[in-house]
Amino acid sequence: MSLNSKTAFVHSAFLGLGGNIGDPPASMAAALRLFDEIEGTSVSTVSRLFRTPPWGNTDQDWFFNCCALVETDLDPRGLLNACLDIEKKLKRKRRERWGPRIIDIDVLTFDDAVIDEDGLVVPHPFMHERAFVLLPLLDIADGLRIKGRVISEWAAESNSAGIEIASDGGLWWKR
Ligand code: PH2
Ligand code: MG
Ligand code: MG
Repeated sequence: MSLNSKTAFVHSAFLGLGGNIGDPPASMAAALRLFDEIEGTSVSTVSRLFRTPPWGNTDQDWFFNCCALVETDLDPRGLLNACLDIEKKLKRKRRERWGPRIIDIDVLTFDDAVIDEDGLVVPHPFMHERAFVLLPLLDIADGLRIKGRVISEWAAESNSAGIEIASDGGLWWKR
């Protein structure tokens, strides 16, 4: 990226990634590398990988989940479209809500923005009550406030039963 592209990396967004079909850690690693390859977008921190029991429809395989901080010059809609593009590249087929998936990439936060548009609700409407989002997020966003409370408070109230740590650190997605 050129040094005089003034708008570069002006926004910070936390993403939540998950999957439970095929090789989810490999798909999530590929997704993060694809974000990093977007001009004007860089992946700055990634949480550890977590193995998590399925939430919602419990009759499916366990998930892997992680969270990532990206710096980007995209706007929120542009970042959402990048998430959907990358899901598509990794061959995600959209089927039932909360059902099995190769990869799911959600925009959790975008700066301090509060957005409620078609397909784009930020902060993510359920992030504060899902341990599979909150525990990875705590790795990289300690002190982040959502809906008036720090995420550690939300995490303490969430049901983290069964969740396991599945990587040593946050570099598992690098080649
Ligand atoms: N995603 C869902 C539904 N249920 N459960 C876990 N453990 N992890 C997820 O990422 C997940 C889920 C829909 O996005
Ligand atoms: Mg999701
Ligand atoms: Mg999604």
